[in-house]
Amino acid sequence: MMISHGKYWVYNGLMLPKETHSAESLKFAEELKVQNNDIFAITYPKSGTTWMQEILPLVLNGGDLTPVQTIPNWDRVPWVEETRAALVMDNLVAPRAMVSHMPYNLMPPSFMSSKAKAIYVTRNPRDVLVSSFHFHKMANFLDDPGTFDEFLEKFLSGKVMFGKWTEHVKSWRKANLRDRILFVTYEEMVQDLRGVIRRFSSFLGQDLDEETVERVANHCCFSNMKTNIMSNYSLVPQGIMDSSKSPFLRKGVAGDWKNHFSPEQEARFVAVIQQEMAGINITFPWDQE
Ligand code: PPS
Repeated sequence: MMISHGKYWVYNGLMLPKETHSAESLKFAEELKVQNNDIFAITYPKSGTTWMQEILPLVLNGGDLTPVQTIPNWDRVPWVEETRAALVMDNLVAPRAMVSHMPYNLMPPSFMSSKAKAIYVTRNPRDVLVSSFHFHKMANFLDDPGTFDEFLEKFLSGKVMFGKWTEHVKSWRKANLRDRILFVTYEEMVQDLRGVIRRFSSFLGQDLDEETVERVANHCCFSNMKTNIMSNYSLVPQGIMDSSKSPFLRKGVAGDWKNHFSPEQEARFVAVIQQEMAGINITFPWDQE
């Protein structure tokens, strides 16, 4: 069930940008026949999606840079729920790598019964908020974020694309996918990309030698991705994404929230997140700071 709401569709209670989603694309996702060897990178928006679209093909193909140098990220590792998926799905070679921003309950039903694997990337929600705030300024297909304070309240109440961060994280933690899912944080990727690439390769049954791990990590560093036109969104017309307002690959660090939050905003933010995450037994790297 879809309702039109300005620049968004409201689909099962979730706000999705009209620019990239349609009734047809959501039907396509619902009807997708997930293969047992499919791999999904799952993210709440601004948590490391583009990074995963760069890393996954390289881990799966032994470090061959051809796809990341010749295919735009959105066609290389498509979002299952977006309009491009139907156009490029047949071009994907097995094992297929896809991304999704969907909470667990809105994944293609055949994902649930398959043996397909998922990598769930979680990022400090404070940095997700900051990244999203800047993204809303440059992406003309999203609502203007207003002031940082206003956007913080919108984010906490879930009146942003893909809803509440806490609901998203909880839906995937509760899914009980056992050895079909690997949880990783953006912060671990920033701190030790080589170690994370090794974890991905063993989770996905890929045997990468150290030289390949090194090549993949070097290629996927922030500065290289920022200059890769197949990954830095410079192919998107300025009327849709205006990188003069804020580049898509903006800072690529952990902790930029400290430059944006007042102590009061941080206290309010943490109180709401902690309350909504109560009972979920996870300690994130940022909880220990
Ligand atoms: S989206 O719109 O949901 O697809 O955005 P997403 O790709 O999930 O998140 C964008 C943020 O990820 C950062 N990014 C990286 N950080 C470090 N290293 C690498 N290689 C990298 N690639 C993408 C990107 O810069 C955005 O974060 P901010 O904090 O805005 O810089």
